[in-house]
Amino acid sequence: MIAVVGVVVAGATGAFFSDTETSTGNTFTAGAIDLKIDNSAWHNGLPVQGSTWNPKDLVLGDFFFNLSDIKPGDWEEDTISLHVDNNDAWACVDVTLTKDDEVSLKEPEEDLGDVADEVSDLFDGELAQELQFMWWADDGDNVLEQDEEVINSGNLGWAPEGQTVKVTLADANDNIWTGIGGDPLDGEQPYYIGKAFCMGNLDEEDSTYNPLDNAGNEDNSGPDARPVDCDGKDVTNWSQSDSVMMDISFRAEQARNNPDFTCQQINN
Ligand SMILES: [Ca+2]
Ligand SMILES: [Ca+2]
Ligand SMILES: [Ca+2]
Ligand SMILES: [Ca+2]
Repeated sequence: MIAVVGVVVAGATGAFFSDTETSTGNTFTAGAIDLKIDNSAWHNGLPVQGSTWNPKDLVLGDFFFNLSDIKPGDWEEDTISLHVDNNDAWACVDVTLTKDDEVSLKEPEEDLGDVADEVSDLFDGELAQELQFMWWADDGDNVLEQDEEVINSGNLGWAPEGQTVKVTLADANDNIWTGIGGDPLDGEQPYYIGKAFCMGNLDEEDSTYNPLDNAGNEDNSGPDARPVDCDGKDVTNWSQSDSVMMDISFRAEQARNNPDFTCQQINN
């Protein structure tokens, strides 16, 4: 009986319309928020190889600034770029001044009334007061232009001793590049932050720093000539041999399904 049925089926091969649609290997793979940072640094107009690298994960010993013999009138231009690896993300930077130390007392310091280094006090120096910083949302040409937002400028008074200052790059409230709150970094493109410092006077109001026009392509537009006119003549001997150290951390966080994220909300 069974054998007979089998013969009937075989004889009918191809006699019916058929179709098959198969979906094999259905998979869920988690996306990644993998922040990579590059840096390009120029000190007094000359490239700083040790602080210049292609996009990567930062490791111990990667310094945006690592200068051991700065003097009044010295300046640096330094541009960071952030890459968030194809996924839209919020971004923040945390800055912590970890040292403003006397280190040693030189005779010219002593002549002004400065006192010997207290080893247990990491904030008994005077160099931080002489360093003027400027940070801006750059378009990648390492030059401050009139349409680019200055995130921060002035000396390190905005970073109180040992206290971490959380700066918003892009979160629910702001985006330094587009000016639009709730606009995350586009995972498809890099974002740039220009930084400059001057040991001396880098004051917006007395025009020692001059944003270029929006074209930004004048002869003196490169990081070897710009962005600051640094005036060191008012720096005194108080800061000789003193040392400043700071930690700079960048954070990226998933933007999708996380619309209310702000850089200030995370405790660290
Ligand atoms: Ca000290
Ligand atoms: Ca620019
Ligand atoms: Ca000193
Ligand atoms: Ca000193």
